[in-house]
Amino acid sequence: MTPAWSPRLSRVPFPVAPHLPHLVGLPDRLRCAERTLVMGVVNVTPDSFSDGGRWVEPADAVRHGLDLLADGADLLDIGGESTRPNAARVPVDTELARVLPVIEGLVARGAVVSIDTTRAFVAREAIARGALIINDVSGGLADPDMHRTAAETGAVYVAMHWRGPADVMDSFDVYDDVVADVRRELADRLAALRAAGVRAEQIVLDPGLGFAKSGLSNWPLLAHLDALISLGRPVLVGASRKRFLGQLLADPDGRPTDPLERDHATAAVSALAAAAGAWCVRVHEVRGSADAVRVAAAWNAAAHGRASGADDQHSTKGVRT
Ligand code: PMM
Repeated sequence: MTPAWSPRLSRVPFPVAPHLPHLVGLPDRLRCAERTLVMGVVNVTPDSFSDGGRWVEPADAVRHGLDLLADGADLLDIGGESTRPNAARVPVDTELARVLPVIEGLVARGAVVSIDTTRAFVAREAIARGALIINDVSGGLADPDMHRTAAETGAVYVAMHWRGPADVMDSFDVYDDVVADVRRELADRLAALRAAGVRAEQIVLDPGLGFAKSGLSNWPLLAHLDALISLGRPVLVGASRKRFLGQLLADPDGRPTDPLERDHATAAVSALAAAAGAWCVRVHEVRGSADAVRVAAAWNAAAHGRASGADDQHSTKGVRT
């Protein structure tokens, strides 16, 4: 089937982040992208904190995914279980029924799909239907089978920093030094993945913004992304619409802004994270971040005395055919 969007073939003749290590299993246009990638979020859940209930019907979720591609998403992250604070777990059959038809529908239209799950069985079923990335917010801590699944499927595996499930995670926001502690705990995840037979080239790391991190714990992680990048793997940043942005933008009475009012701040984080060398940003509203990562690429290019990357900024936005 014809892809649902025009591939964004970068013509910038240099790497934006030359230190970014190689990742296996993704199409060349993503593996070789010379800018930060944009992952659009498709939450097929009734209760996610910013978009819960909006795309619970598979056809609506597929349409939303295609809209995100048209806005410039490089990848789509499909989730069937909310990870918002205090969320309860859903049965595995419910999670499968939510995500599998959406994955099938989007893969059939040429999308590069990631499955957002902490369950190895769900990950396997998603990969069998064409997903290329396992996005595990628990880094393998929620399911003892997950690392073996990553090893056996050979899929790209995102290991996010996590200290416990959504209903209790806020109580784990205790750090001596949040950057050093998160770096060490991610290094442990990396070692556990390698010991389970996962190739280094499959692994992406993620600071887990908002997970066991209240407002103030998130900013040092963003400001010191280099500490995580120095672990030698690509880094994914998921700041989109999170509580710490709502707190930053609170009204004079201290009330956090509504999640849907946090997209400009999200795009600002995308620009700064991209300039700092993030591999990918995970966002609900794609257009602002798709522009932001191109600004960062042009900015970094100029800083290195090279061409501006204007072609990539203007000619390759996703256009649905
Ligand atoms: N955040 C959420 C869900 N999945 N995955 C990764 N890798 N990183 C994140 O920061 C992350 C994630 C929570 O946000 P949502 O409920 O709006 O999807």
